[in-house]
Amino acid sequence: MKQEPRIEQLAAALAEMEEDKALELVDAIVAESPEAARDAIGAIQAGMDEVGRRFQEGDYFLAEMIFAAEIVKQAMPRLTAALKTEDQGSLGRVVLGTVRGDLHDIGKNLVAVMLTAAGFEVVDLGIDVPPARFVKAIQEHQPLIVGLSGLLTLSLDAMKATVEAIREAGLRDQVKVILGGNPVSGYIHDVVGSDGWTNNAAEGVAICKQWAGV
Ligand code: B12
Repeated sequence: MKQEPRIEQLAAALAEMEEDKALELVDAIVAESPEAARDAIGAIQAGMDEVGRRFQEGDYFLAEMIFAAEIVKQAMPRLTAALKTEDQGSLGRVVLGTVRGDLHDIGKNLVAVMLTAAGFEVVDLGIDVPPARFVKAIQEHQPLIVGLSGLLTLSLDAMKATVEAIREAGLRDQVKVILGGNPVSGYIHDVVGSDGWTNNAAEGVAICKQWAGV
């Protein structure tokens, strides 16, 4: 498994905010295969978890979180290109957004790339999306799936409010709702009343493919 050390090196380079090294590693990994590019996404998540841990412990500050996010932003086009496929949109539509009050979008953007690569058409509503915008997007785009991303503890309330708004609009039976993001759990899924949840983009894509009948 000659590639594994590189994956671990990528997570470490991100945690240490070694920009050039991290981007060189992304280039080397994505050049290998689409599977390797998917592994790179796992490494990015692990590296960012470490950044978050250091922030929580007071070793890193907001500036470090911003810088680490900038490195990932630069890696995005490389990952998108590596995962690009021909049959985009054939599995149906997914409306995706980071819920109200939450500005984190790295995980959402990565899952959007992976869903697109898997054959879904993704309608990305962006960040800080209020419940009413999700409702409007469902009416407008008639998606099969709605994906709610959230990284803050507070976002769990916004996820619940979003699912309630979808229900109140009479649209809940028309869509499957999946929750994603680091703090999401089976318990949150039960409280929010979603159809699925994950902390991992690859698993999220597998769930969505199952719902699409693949
Ligand atoms: C980078 C970062 C930031 C960046 C975000 C930049 C950006 N463009 O996203 C900046 C600097 C802006 C930021 C700001 C803040 N942050 Co911040 N941030 C992080 C950090 C370090 C990494 C997040 C990340 O990108 N992870 C990498 C991605 C790949 O992982 P992911 O999001 O979990 O996504 C994966 C899966 O979950 C899944 N997924 C994600 N979404 C979805 C959706 C669907 C539908 C599916 C299927 C799957 C899926 O796929 C992804 C790939 O596998 C986290 C730490 C952490 N462990 O999460 C803290 C963290 C989330 N932030 C935190 C905090 C406190 C803040 C601030 C309040 C700080 C402040 N004092 O201002 C603000 C809040 C701003 C706001 N209102 O949102 C806390 C939250 C604490 C809490 N419990 O609420 C954390 C946990 C850090 C910590 N340990 O204290 N942050």
